[in-house]
Amino acid sequence: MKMVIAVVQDKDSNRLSNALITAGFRSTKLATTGGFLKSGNSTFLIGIEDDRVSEVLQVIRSNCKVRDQLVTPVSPMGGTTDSYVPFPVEVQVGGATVFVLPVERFEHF
Ligand code: 2BA
Repeated sequence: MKMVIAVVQDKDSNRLSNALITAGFRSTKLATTGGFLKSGNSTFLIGIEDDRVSEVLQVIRSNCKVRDQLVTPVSPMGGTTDSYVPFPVEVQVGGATVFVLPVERFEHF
């Protein structure tokens, strides 16, 4: 058994949640926050048999889009900010950041 952990954008989370149900996968959705953008994203925990991992990955891949997002860097800590001009920079977010972990034991009571 594997645990698939997928960090996705909030904009994709409802579609992904519905697609997982339709495809017969069980999942848990957590409200999370990206460490870099400090904005909300969603993390799915999907426990799945080894032979269905690629199916799950395909559902995730086809329901999560890559998007460009503008970020304005915060002003530098300490020192002078006189010369600091906060230019927005564009980062590419998603479609999904996925980890596949082995599950040592699974119990469902
Ligand atoms: P955030 O940390 O908010 O990152 C959002 C996007 O900002 C990233 O998109 C990436 O394009 C950019 N980014 C992140 N850290 C950066 C840095 N140090 N310098 C420049 N740009 C940076 P994604 O790579 O698609 O990641 C989307 C979200 O997935 C992340 O949101 C984070 O919540 C999660 N994530 C990504 N990699 C991870 C990892 N290795 N471990 C845990 N969570 C991760």
